[in-house]
Amino acid sequence: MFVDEAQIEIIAGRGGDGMVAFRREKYIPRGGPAGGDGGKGGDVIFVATNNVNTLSDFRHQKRVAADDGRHGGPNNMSGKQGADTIVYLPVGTLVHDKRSEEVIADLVEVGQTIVIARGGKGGLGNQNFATPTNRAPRRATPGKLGEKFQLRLELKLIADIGLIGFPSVGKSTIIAAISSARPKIADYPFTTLVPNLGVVQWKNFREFVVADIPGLIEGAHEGHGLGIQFLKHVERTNLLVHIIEVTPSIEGQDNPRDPIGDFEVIQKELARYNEALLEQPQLVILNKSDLPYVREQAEALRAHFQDELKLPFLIVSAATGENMDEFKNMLARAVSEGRFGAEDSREAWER
Ligand SMILES: Nc1nc2c(ncn2[C@@H]2O[C@H](COP(=O)(O)OP(=O)(O)OP(=O)(O)O)[C@@H](O)[C@H]2O)c(=O)[nH]1
Ligand SMILES: [Mg+2]
Repeated sequence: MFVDEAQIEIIAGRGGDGMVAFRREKYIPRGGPAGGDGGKGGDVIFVATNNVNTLSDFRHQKRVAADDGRHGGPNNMSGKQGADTIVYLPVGTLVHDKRSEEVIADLVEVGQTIVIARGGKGGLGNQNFATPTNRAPRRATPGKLGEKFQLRLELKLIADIGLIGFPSVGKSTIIAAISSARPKIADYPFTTLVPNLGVVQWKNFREFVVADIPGLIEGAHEGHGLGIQFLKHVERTNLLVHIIEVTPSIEGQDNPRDPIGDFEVIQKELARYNEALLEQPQLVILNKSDLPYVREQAEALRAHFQDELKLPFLIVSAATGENMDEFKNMLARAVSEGRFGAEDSREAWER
């Protein structure tokens, strides 16, 4: 199950108390103070990993705690430190303070580690308080409480490229054709219910990640279809690939979908989600070029998108593979420009 929002409470361990004790050994009368210090409480530590790609663990687990430190013992024995608790979170997780909504951490790289809540210090045993005038202090200090936070976790997948479009335009077929992803593909709308990620390896380019986002429809920002909730996963891409299709006019059915109208509807939904999404570079893909009624309209659509709107435009068929190599070249170039800047990005990008 794909979950991209969660709320949790995290509590680091409390420090152990310092002890009041005195040395009691045969033949040593009036032994000095010998109360040990308390151990430090365990920390709660977040580590980013690629081994999980959802926050579903936190649907049931609402609280994460680390162990308390042990109390100090006699004979100057320090209490044991409380064990840390390590929480593995998917790369792309943003950690917010629940109340202020401040971003506390942004886990963008595998292995990135942050101590999110520190365990409390252990208290001091009476061994620390002996002075020349008070050689038998009866004073020790308690351990400190561990830090405690209410957090909101938000997963924004980290993909280089986002595939968007109406349902059934072939987004999943395309990601399956170019990457390692194997999503479900079918001829009914909303086959894809949650985003899929696929890794693309192409020529001597470094690999990059493509996200297939569930289909959007008019009114998605009001919750129609699956809504616009998944658009957060394309906020951080280098390129939005907007896939369009031509649907056949069937007799008696007077409203075949219009690819230009579809494109505009989706641009509006993107803007309703976040105007900044429209600033990302876009590539328009006309899919299903193997079908005759798509071919018929292809050049008119090219004139509209490429010549009028000045958008890069490519006609492909995910089914037959037509133009898929050129498509991958365009993606790779966009990723390299996004990562390294337009100038000479190719050199930096190639191994
Ligand atoms: N003829 C032809 N059919 C295609 C092509 N690409 C996809 N299809 C078909 O179009 C239908 C929808 O494909 P999907 O890949 O599931 O579409 P989607 O955009 O992921 O759809 P949702 O997940 O519902 O948003 C399936 O029946 C595919 O086999 C193509 O290039 N040519
Ligand atoms: Mg799909």
